[in-house]
Parts: sequence; C-alpha cells; structure tokens
Amino acid sequence: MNFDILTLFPGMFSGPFDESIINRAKDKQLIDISLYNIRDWATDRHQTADDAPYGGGAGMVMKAGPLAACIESVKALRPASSVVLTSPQGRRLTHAVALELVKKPGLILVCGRYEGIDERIRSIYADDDISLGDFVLSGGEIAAMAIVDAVTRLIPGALGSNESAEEDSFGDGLLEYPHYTRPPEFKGLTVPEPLLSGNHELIRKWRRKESLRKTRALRPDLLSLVTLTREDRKMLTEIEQEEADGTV
Ligand code: 9D3
Repeated sequence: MNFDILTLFPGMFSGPFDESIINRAKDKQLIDISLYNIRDWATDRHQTADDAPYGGGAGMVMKAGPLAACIESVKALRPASSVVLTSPQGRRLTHAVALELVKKPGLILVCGRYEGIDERIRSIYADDDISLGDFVLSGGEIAAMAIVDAVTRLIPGALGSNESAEEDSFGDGLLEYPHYTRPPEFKGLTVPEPLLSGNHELIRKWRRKESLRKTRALRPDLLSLVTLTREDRKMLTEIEQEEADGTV
C-alpha cells in the first residue's frame, strides 16, 4: 500500500513512522510512505500556500493553486490511489473506516492546516474526508498519522505473531478483557484466579465475560451493535445479577 502524504509540515512525520509496526511494515515493503511539501508547488517568490478568506474573518485558507498542483503530480504517479482529505468536517475514523481504506490500492492523504482548504479542492479531488473526532487539532497531520497506523495494522503480515489483528479491540466489536502480567500480587492487588489456572477453557470464558462486563460498563453503545451468542447472553445475565447482588 502506498501512502502519499501532502502537508505543509513534513518534519512532523519523522519519528512516528520510524518505530515499531510502521517501520517494520516499511522494511517488509508492505507499505511505502512518501511525503510532499505542498509549499514546493507554490510558484511565487515567497512560496505562498495560504491566503486570507474571501468574505473576511479570522485565520487563513490553504490556497487552491499549490495544493491542486501537488495533488495532480502525485495522482499522475499513482492514478489508482484515493484522495483522502483530513478535516474536522470529515467522517469519523473508526475500525470500519480503516477496513474500507485498507482495500484501496493507495491513499493520497491531504493534511489540512489553518481554517481549512479552499472548498474547490474538495469539489474537484476529494474521494473521502476523515476526522478524528469532535475536538480541535492544529491540522490534519496527526489524523494522517492515525490513518496510516490504523490501516497498516490491517495489512496481512504487518503484525507479528504476537500482535493479532483479529483479537484487537473493535475487531470483534467489544472492548478487550483486562490484562495482567507478573508479579501475581502488586500493591495488594492480585491476578484473577482463572488466569493462573492453566485451564484454557476457563481462561477463555473468564476473558469473554470480562470483555462483556467492560463493554457493558464503559461502552454500552457497542453491545447493541454486535451479534451476541447464547453464551454471551448468559454471561450478561450473570453480570447483571452480580451487579444487582453487589458481588462485583
Ligand atoms: C473555528 C472552527 N474550527 C472548526 C471546528 C476551525 C478549525 C479548527 C481546526 C479549522 C481547522 C482545524 C484544523 N484541524 C484539522 O485540520 C483536522 C482535525 C481536527 O481539528 N479535529 C479532528 N480531526 C481532524 S482531521 C483534521
């Protein structure tokens, strides 16, 4: 998968992409990341990439000209790639969106800055527009990093055998069960007995039930979206009972 990232701040991407899973995916040639400084496509002496908004008001707008020229050069290299804008008005990045994006032959990620980009860029080039959520970022760079990370993890072979994408939270629509590692007692708190039992069926059941318990407590909205098995429904009844009894 090719990721072409168009940004006014290419320096922001050194570091995050040089570690761990992304770095290994690059080494294995599962992904290729190219950075383009939009400013390099500006034609004036000052390499201007922004300008004041028509109609007045605070802030600046990313100029159409340099951005269009940059997008067109990259599209010429990768005609099959989708152009994805990052902006506060995009659709929320979710696991489902990442699963959609990983099917594309490549992504051209356009990082918004200032108040946003000239709307004509969206009209002419945008195949998609992604937001990280309802909070204010300084620009689209961190959103582009999040997209690269979430999508790369879904490429077969990108994760090691110890990092299964199947078992990831949201992979099955539930939050993950609680995790523990040594020591068996820490500041007076112990590890749940089933995890120490060596009984794989007992461990599987405990994990499933705790996954349901956590989801019910923290993200009940997710529970209504997943298909629950008979065992899941039985466990949820037990959880409701335990909470009514004050057992937990
Ligand atoms: C004053 C109104 N603001 C819109 C909510 C202005 C504004 C804030 C932040 C305009 C652009 C930006 C820059 N943000 C992004 O480019 C951005 C973003 C974000 O702010 N939040 C969540 N996801 C994203 S993706 C790109």
